[in-house]
Amino acid sequence: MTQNFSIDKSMDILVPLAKKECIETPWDRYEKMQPQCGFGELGVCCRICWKGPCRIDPFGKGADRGICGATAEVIVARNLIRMQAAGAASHSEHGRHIALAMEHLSKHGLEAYSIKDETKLMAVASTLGVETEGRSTQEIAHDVAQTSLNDYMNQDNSKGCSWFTKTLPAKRVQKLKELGVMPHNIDATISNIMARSHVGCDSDHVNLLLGGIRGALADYTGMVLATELSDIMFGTPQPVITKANLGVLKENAVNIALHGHNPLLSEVVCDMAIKLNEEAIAAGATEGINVVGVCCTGNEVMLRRGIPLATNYLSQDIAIMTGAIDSMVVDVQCIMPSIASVGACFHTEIITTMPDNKITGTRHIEFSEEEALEKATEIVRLSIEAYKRRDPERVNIPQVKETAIVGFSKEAIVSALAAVNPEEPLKPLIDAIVSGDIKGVALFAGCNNVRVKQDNAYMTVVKELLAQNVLVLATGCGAGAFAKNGMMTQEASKEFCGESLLKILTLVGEAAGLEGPLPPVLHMGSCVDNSRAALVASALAEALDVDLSDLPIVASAPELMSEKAVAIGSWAVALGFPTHVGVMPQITGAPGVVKVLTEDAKELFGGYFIPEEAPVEAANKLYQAILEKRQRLGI
Ligand code: XCC
Repeated sequence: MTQNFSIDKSMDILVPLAKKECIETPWDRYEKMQPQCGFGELGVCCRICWKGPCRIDPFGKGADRGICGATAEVIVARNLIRMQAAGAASHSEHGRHIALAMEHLSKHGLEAYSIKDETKLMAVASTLGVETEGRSTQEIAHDVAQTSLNDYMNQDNSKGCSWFTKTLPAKRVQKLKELGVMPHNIDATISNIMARSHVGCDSDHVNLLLGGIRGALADYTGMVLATELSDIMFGTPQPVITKANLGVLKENAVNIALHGHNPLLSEVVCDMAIKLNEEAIAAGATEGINVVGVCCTGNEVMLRRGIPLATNYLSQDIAIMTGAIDSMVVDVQCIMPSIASVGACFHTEIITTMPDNKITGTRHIEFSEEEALEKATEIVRLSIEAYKRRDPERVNIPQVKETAIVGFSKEAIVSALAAVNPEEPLKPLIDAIVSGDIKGVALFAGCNNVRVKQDNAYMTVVKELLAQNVLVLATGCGAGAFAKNGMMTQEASKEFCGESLLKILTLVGEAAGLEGPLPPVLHMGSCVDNSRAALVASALAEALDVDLSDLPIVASAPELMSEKAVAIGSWAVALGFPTHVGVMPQITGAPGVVKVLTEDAKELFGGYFIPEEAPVEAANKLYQAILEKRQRLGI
């Protein structure tokens, strides 16, 4: 019955159960929403002032302008760049939170935290130009945090953000500077978008869209600093073998699901879960405490600790239907408020933790870095209490789980390649791309969206590209989809990769001691970790002395839905990557905007959007884009 909604086998068990118990699923709510507003779908509805709402008649018979005179192009562009601003704000708030925690740690110390990866700290300090000679770890960490925070404070707009100018190839930075889209200050860039899209301001759709691109590049800046500082504080991911899908829940354990994005709290909950394991056993949970992940907090702890991933975005509330989740601990972003009502039907404690992310009807335990240990202890103990209230009759854990080899940070990829060529680690990859053994690289990112069958587009597009010998990287809920559906195993490489790709994955995997190929999809982490892929691409571009846009690299977000995904897709385009979106963006009511993003962008940036809802067709278009880049490079 769920075959129209999802290819996740767990859903075949839990969705009918939800029906039986009259618990609403996202798909029920989607159905009730039909028909969805056509003006909204086209992006031509304007609500930014109280003369409105205004809407443009797409058939050309009614209003062709808003009351203020704004055209469809202006309305659509304003709506779009506000999405980019919200996406950039989300990632950058996350980055700010980590940078502030690191600054605090370096100045005053924080009981729950330390600098776990000093090597990475040194590498980051050298990238940012922070002096290391004869200085303590604390002093260096302090200056790295300060330099990061300065990317939110710099007022000189001729000077780009440090994380932007120092992590991207000089050629690309120069190009983006010349186009007037280099961010100098993350906060100011986001604020500028809100200001220029206020009623009666920027009314030129091309100018608006360029403002949005600058916002998207501020999004990149916030993401890269969030990722890199998290690695310093919590460790840089290395390959680890774990499991994914709801079968990772354990009947005889206290199951704590960590959900959201920010590792600051979840890392400490993982530590406390180990410490308090005996308390769970004493409470009757013979297997102790079992921490699992959901969405990107799940990806963070999966990559760094091998914590199994329970599920991705679209099935987060349905996961509670297993009756085996004792607490769902959430921080920020992508948390459906519906978890409150589903949680209320079970014994599950839904715990919000961030002051600016509360959900009515749930318990709030406010997290702070200073009190992290106490708060995490409270959370774990509440979970144990909830376990005692669990009704065994209502436990229904789908026995669905797949092995997943994850943890492919840039450093992990480089060290795997170094096993083949220690002097020039990138050379085996470059040689394979030049020879055509690897045709190109595709980064899969983004969410689930109820408008398309859950995980299906990811799986379809990826299989097509793997067969064409395209190397695949993945992040976010896309990576979750691949992990749940068995695309992170060595067997999957043998089953789905083209011959020459399999040869390279095997060469690297065996040299790295995996006794077989690397998995066909390399899990790079959470949404903010898309920056890892940009860093790999930058390293390749620099090694070849070309611009990012010259490389045969594409991006794909087959099931995107969030504003963050819009921002990520937009910086991927600005960096020069043809970028597929598998859900029709809300811009089609403005042909001029569509043209800028799908055609003119190619001239400006080298990257452009490829909207395509049919997965096989999308894979073809991505492959053609790769071939076109190869041809231009003369390889
Ligand atoms: Fe959210 Fe990162 Fe999308 Fe998943 S992928 S639904 S943004 S959790 Ni970024």
